[in-house]
Amino acid sequence: MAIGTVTRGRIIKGVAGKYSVKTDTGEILKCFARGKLRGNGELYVGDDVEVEVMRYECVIKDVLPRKSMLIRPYVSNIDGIIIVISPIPKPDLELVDKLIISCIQQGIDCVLCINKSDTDGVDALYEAAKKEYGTITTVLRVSAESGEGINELRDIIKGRYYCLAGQSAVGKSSLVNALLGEKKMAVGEIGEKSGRGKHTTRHIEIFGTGDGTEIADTCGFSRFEIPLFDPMFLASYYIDFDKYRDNCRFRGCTHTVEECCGVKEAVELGQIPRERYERYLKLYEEFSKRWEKRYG
Ligand SMILES: Nc1nc2c(ncn2[C@@H]2O[C@H](COP(=O)(O)OP(=O)(O)O)[C@@H](O)[C@H]2O)c(=O)[nH]1
Ligand SMILES: [Mg+2]
Ligand SMILES: [Zn+2]
Repeated sequence: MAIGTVTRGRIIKGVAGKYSVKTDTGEILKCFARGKLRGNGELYVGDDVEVEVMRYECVIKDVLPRKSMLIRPYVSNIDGIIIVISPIPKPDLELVDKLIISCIQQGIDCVLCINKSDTDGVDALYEAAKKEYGTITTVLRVSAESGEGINELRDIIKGRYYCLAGQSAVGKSSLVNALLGEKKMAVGEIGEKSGRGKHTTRHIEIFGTGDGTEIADTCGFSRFEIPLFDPMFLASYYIDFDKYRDNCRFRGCTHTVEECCGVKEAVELGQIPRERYERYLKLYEEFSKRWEKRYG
């Protein structure tokens, strides 16, 4: 491109202040950030940016408005999250709950993948996950190893931009490779003693599948936090509670200490899984404590 040309593209990779920006025509430009955009917390993988072609390099001049934003790790403009759990390591459903809340907050989609379907223990986990999340989102049995469910997953994310999220060692990088049909991401080993994975994925990078789908691997969101808000609104992100809310006596019922609560009745009747409700209570507690201390 000629010097002085101004063009637009999406940041697909950022390492140590150097960015790769993919233009609409598919060209990859090596870029630096300029002035106010330099430094931490100004540019994220997924950002749509305006770039000026200079003599020796390209310079990112501006960021276009973001349609969605997740923090730690930072990804912007995703259309959805592929949430991954597997029989080993032991599933962290609190993390799954939080990721789903984020999706609803950001107005983006999610799909829950039960990976390692080629291994023992997957049937029980799949059934449990369907019970807990089946009314909220699609729950898929997949295997990066055998290829089960990979085509179904491809269909769900087709033409859109998704990032992978989930604990370390559940197989996120392996799934990216399976979706791409190519080994782009390094796959980690599970520590023999801890049963937990090591972080092999340090930076975020977006890969295209060639048919318009884009996927970003991440190091997992294992310390993922939802930005704080008033806990009285927490239940509104539990869309599986919605049906039972009409039976609550009090308007604005938080389904915690109130009497005559439709959600609590549904838990007693087995219509809402007790574990899901108990994790809600725990998160409500956490949010209440943080909310009380929000002014320091
Ligand atoms: N049996 C089996 N192992 C898998 C599967 N997917 C990933 N793994 C293994 O799980 C470990 C962690 O995989 P990795 O993709 O690095 O997980 P990440 O930390 O979530 O990115 C590696 O040893 C993989 O070979 C699968 O579908 N089946
Ligand atoms: Mg990984
Ligand atoms: Zn209630």
